[in-house]
Amino acid sequence: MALPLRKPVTLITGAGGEIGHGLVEHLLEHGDHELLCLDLRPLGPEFEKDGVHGVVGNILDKELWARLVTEYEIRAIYHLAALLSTRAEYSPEQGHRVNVDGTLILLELAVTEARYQARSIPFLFPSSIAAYGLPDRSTKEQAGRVREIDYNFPTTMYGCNKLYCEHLGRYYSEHFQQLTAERGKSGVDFRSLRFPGLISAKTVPTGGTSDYAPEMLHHAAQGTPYPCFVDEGARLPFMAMPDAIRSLTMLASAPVEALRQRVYNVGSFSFRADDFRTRVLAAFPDAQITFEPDTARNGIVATWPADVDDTPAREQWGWKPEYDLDRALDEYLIPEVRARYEDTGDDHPRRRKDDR
Ligand code: AKB
Repeated sequence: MALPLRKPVTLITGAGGEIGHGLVEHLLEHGDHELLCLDLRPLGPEFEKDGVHGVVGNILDKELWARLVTEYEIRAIYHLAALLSTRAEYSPEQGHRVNVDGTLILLELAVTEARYQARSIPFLFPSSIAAYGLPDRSTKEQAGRVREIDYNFPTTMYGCNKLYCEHLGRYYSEHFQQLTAERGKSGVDFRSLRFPGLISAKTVPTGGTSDYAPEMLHHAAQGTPYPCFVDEGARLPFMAMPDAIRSLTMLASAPVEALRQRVYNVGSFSFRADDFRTRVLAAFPDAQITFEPDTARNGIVATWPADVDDTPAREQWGWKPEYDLDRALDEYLIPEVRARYEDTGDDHPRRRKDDR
């Protein structure tokens, strides 16, 4: 049998980001193809492994994609590259370019690949609780666990971008070129999760509004003072990174006939910032964690839901978190963060650019 002219790969954009690290590790062990890992910045030594093809480049660079598709046959896409909520508020136009124009370029790439290969291309897209916009804190408290169709009025550029890209993905998968004979045949199999705040023991995100939880933990483990930019009562849903990676790959492998929607909430645990501080202090008694709310960033958190209803994900593709807050802290976050700073003496958390 003739060898394929192009190497079959799974493409991961923003591979060097928070989710990218864990996803690469998981797919190297359980994936079907070698990995094409693209990031704006050089990928660390942990990516120098058999089966990983690292590329430094910008998702907006169409010339780069034209070159890559001559060498790689893209079988599936995990499009993680994004400018997160806080960063995108400082440069909303850049946020739109990266988050929306970048996603459109990747969707078009998926259409081309689907036609070359005569197969559908799974397109996994991390959306976010930033796609929600609750009008005030009392509505947020009354709303409790919101459904995907509730309060879709984002107040950040990032949230607008994520919500619009959910619709773009639905269009490409179900209504593409509907006035032509090719209507609805893009070959793009768009699947998206609205992630809560994610907490990793390995990386600390930059540029996110939910970063206060991972930042609090990583600073406590180093004994460096942490002025928390939200107030004690700020409440959001969060998820341990291993569960986030598992939810993404579970959705990717779910049979298409089981899915009745393109966008899913996935939930795990939700906490007030002061309760999380109490838990962190129990593990790191010398931690210096104060609350110094930044009105604007605190205000963004007030528009995001206290928790999410993930019934459709549970019913349609068997989602169930493996980490509640206790297990996340006791078995994953505290031991791994402690070991990380004891071993390496890292003088500050590895700060990843604001990619998902
Ligand atoms: C952010 O805070 O911007 C992200 C998110 C919740 O999507 N971590």
